[in-house]
Amino acid sequence: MSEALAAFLASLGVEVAYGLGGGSIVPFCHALARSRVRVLHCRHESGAAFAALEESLAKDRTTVVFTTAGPGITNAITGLAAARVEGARVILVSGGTSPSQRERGASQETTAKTIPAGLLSDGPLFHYATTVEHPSQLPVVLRRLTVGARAAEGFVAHIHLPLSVQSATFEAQAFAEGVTLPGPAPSAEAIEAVANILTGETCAIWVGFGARTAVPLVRALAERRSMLVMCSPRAKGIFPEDHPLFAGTTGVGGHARAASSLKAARIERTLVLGSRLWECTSFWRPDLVPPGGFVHVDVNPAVFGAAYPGARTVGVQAEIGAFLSALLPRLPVWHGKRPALPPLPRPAPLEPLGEGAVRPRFLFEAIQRVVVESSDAAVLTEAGSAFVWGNNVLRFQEPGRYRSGLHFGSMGHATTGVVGAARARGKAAVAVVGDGSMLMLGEVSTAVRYGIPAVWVVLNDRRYGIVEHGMRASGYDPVETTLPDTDFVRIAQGLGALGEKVEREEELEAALRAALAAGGPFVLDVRVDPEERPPITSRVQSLEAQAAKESVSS
Ligand SMILES: Cc1ncc(C[n+]2csc(CCOP(=O)(O)OP(=O)(O)O)c2C)c(N)n1
Repeated sequence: MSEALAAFLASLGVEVAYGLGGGSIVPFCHALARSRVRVLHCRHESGAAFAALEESLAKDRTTVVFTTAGPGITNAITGLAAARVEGARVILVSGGTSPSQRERGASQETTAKTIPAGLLSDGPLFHYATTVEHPSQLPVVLRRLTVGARAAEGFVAHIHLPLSVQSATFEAQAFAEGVTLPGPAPSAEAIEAVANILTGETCAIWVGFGARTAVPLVRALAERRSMLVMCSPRAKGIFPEDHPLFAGTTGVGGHARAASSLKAARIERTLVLGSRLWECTSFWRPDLVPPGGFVHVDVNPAVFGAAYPGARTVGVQAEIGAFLSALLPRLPVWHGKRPALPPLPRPAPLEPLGEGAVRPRFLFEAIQRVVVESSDAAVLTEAGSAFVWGNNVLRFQEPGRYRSGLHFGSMGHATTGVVGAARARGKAAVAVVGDGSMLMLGEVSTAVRYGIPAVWVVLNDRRYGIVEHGMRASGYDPVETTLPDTDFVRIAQGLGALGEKVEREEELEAALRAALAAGGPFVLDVRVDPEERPPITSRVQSLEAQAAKESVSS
């Protein structure tokens, strides 16, 4: 059984499995290590899941997470929930209790009666979950995995294997070949209707992460019709941020110019390509809804009208590439004039101060120069001040360079996901994370074990900075937000990684270059100024509006 499943996973294109072993998963682990799949042992199951999700998105392929029974599965939940929200393809294979030992107090007993509901069945966490009780189930399970792993929206599955099944004999059968699954294609009527709207009205484009497979087509559409383009934070780089038609990033840390340009250019309708328009992308701001509303294109029709139930919405269920390929030939080139956009404000670069802590904006400007513009490393920003600054200050000209898991928004995502991002690319990836996140979850030791060139840039402000700033901005006194002064260089060195402390702005660029050139794990402990508030006004307003609504309705 274990050998058959491992061989199948390899044939599905799985190259790597991240996880943590234990008694209940030994036969499968053993089989996996003898297959073509590379097995990486991590320090926490959620770290493994975050690494797997980043590997999956970096390479657009399915990755595996393996865990032991009981706590192995519950530990993995946060990373797997993030994988689902991010649209990654991740298959969890976990060990479980053999039938003869159930309900007898087996160690880490794992059945529907002993672990929280939803971990062994399809639902909000898993698109597909099953317990394999007998080898004869395998063909249908493999078929479900084959089909699921091709879903345009991502796929998170759980194959739960009681120990007795892992070592059972499986008579090889033909399975899981010959499934063809084209993504949803738009109808000719839908293309006709959208072509009429785009030629008859002044429209803008709002690009989301779902458009990442159609980068040249998005650009071709914008240039053909001279359309303004905004992007969600996760879509940064899908349309070049220095392009004259780029109006700005929306959502967390986004640019005020996005909304003001819609108004200045008298946009009548916005074409939304592969974005769910969730809070962290839109803050549900009314000034991002043009008078004619949206044409919304997505593989998932449930998103149409969901974030903005009051906005006029024409929904087109389609994969973005298929939609744009069909639409473009129907659109004549626009020869008219659009009202000129004011230039995207770029504050003059800060000069280094000779003394005092590093200003966060200065840090992100240095990351822009050294990491974004002078290397090809990917950048991941963590929940906290990091993703607010990153979305605001960093500018990307190509896709695949920026990751920010802001919708699920889990601390620890970038801190551990960077290991998968760096491994998948085979070169440096940089996680910009708070000291609180770095203390929550860490896979530095995993990167050391496998020589993975992950770089951590720690915004060391000795506090849960964004919580403190947010509470102050909403009129509360911060509650226990400070953290003890932590020396991340010594921690890194203790774990076997390289590390460097940056206390002055003038030391920063050289330290970043050294981290990128290290060729292995490197922790940069940057002493940042805790007083500089990240650009969080929209998030604070959104939280206040939600609190106000709840108290009115209760
Ligand atoms: C798992 C999880 N727990 C709690 C939160 C709420 N939260 C978001 S940011 C944050 C503080 C982050 O502090 P730190 O990592 O030090 O980053 P800073 O804002 O100081 O740069 C907290 C508690 C979260 N997003 N995820």
